[in-house]
Amino acid sequence: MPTLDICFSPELLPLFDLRGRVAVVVDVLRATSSIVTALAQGVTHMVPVSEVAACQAMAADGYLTAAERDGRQALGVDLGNSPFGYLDGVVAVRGRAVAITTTNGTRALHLSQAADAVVVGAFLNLGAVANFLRQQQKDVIVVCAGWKGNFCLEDTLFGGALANELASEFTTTDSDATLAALDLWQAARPDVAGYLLKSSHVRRLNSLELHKDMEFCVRQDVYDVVPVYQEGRIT
Ligand code: 3SL
Repeated sequence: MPTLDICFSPELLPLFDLRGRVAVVVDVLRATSSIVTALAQGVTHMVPVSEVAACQAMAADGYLTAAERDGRQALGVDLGNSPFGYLDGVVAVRGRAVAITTTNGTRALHLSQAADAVVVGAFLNLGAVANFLRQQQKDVIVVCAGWKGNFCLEDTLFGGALANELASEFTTTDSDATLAALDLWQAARPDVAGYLLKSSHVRRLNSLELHKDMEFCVRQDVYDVVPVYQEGRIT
């Protein structure tokens, strides 16, 4: 049976051999939730880049630009990092390509590239990701984007929810990380939004008046898309 392991922070990735595994990169708040929403709304592809300046420069090639630092939209770009940016109609996104940079999520994507496949996970597409992994039949590593190298609750909860979903088809008992995430998921699942109120990132988002983003990002199975990151593009 393939195994499912969880890497709690990109800083821990050097401890894992990604070859032979599918990496599920998750930044529930909010990068991967926004990417899933963007592709579900008809964005053709996204290019994750490291720096805001590199993102801004891609406007010259016809890209929409999305950039966030410390939770706020960067200056001189079309979109921030809210999934509502792809839903509210203020910027027409259907049929467009988007260059994106965020504090943690795009970094986690870049650092996961050694995996056999890199997919973008969020609660919004949890079931679709689980189905994709069932089809692949390969070992899985959930890469939590965390916050500036630190552990964070929301990405770990996603890892626990995915492990719970796949528990009868994947080995989820070999790693303490997965066991811990499963326990956290059992504690949080009756009220994920309520559970996350104590988390550092929700407190950060609330201070920016972005509570509605968190409520949206913890919804499960809203979208059926499984974005794949390959050769520099998310499609
Ligand atoms: O760190 C990131 O990649 C972002 O998702 C953080 S925020 O939710 O936009 O603040």
